[in-house]
Amino acid sequence: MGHASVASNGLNNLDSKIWVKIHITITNSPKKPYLSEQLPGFHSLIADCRLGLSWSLFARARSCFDLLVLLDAPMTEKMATASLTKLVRCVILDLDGTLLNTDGIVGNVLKVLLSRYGKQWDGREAHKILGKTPFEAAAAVVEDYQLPCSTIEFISQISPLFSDQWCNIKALPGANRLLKHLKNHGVPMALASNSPKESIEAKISYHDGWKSSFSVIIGGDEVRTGKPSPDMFLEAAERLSMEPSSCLVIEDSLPGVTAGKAAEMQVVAVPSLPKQSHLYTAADEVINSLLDLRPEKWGLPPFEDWVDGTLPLDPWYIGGPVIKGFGRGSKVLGIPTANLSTKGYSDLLAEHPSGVYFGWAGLSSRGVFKMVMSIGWNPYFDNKEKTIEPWILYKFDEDFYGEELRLIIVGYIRPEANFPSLESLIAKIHEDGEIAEKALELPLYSSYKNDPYLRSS
Ligand code: ADP
Ligand code: RBF
Ligand code: MG
Repeated sequence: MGHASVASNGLNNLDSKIWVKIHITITNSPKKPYLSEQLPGFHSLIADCRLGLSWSLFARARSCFDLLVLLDAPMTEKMATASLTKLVRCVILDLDGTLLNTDGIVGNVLKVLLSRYGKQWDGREAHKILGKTPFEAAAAVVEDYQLPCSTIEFISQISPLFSDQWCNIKALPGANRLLKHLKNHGVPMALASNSPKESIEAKISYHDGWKSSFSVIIGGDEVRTGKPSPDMFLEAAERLSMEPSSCLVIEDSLPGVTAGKAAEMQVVAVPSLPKQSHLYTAADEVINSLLDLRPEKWGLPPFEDWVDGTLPLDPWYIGGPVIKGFGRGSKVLGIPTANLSTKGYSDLLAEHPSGVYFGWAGLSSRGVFKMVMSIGWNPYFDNKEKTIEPWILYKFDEDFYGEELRLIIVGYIRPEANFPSLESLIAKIHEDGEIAEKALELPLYSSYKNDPYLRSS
């Protein structure tokens, strides 16, 4: 193995979360000095150099940065491990908004209850109750809507409405996959939620195999103070017989992230409300959905279900006439996207994380084609609405606005991202196209090509 020398101009920033510029020279390829602007870049660099280090080592290094700087000696894997790592050994998960799609249910229940008081629930207030204890959430609603009742009365009215809905709460995309994966690899898991233990047990009882996945389940009623206090996570670590530093917390809410960091644990945030990731600077990593979790970054076994850069999904079906989009697909990017109306698909859109997907496209009079698409807010353009943008991987001589387009989405490629330049966005979309083009030849995906849904218009 080679030498690595690491220099930094940001040594005094140990406590702040700003990116530190690092200059790394790997001496076994001396002509190639690397400059890493961002830590993830450093990760890929290390991976490229086959030094056997992973991102998780580096995530640790953020809190003991000085060690890295001292690494001016032959960097053997052993030494790097000894100096930099204390990888996680268990996972503590939040429930509502992280594993379960509780948000829709909360909205529906509040709508019903507020209407009894002649008030209308405004979904935009959702962030005010996210991650709070039931009492705090109820108090916030009573105050915001100036309801003529006490918080306790409000809770007694709302509790039965919630219990009636628990059977309808769906698992979030990637939740079942994650639990199965960690369970199969014997990674201990705890569930730590601000809800009372009884509600947690009731909610998870509708999901096969969940209860037995957790060695520990802690409710808000079992500790003195709920999140953002670290109590619950510290108690979970204790019951798992783990050091806090060996725990990875997965959380969707800000109070949860605060609690995890206060417990001195590694925290991955999966914000459940869109366009909020900038608020989660305290987290060690922010991901868009559980589909994007890379357990190996934290020293846990990697998922084994990715196939040639794609993640197979239970297929979903969407169709309608092609509508006008923002008019920039072909003009600005040279990549036309045959937009579909999102009307009638609000549930489906809410259910699926934004990101880049692929599958098959059927056009009524033209046939069936490979397709790659983005769903979301197009961070580069910062759209106000979540749009569906399918790029059909075929060169047509004309537009086909108004024609019926049927899509079967069979797999996932990556989260939507922002890019430093238009060129880099375009290059990435072409790369997505190549990945989709190739993957759709696999029997796993190609079988859907003959699905009658694509031709039934
Ligand atoms: P808009 O913003 O209106 O969607 P675009 O510049 O994205 O405009 O172009 C999309 C239109 O181009 C589609 O609605 C369709 O009529 C046409 N088109 C031509 N070739 C393709 C293709 N390969 N994939 C998607 N749309 C295409
Ligand atoms: N827009 C983004 O801002 N970020 C992305 O990561 C992104 N990925 C895309 C991937 C594919 C396969 C396609 C077809 C489009 C993607 N776009 C992305 C959307 C692009 O910005 C959009 O098609 C244009 O804005 C046209 O409206
Ligand atoms: Mg378009």
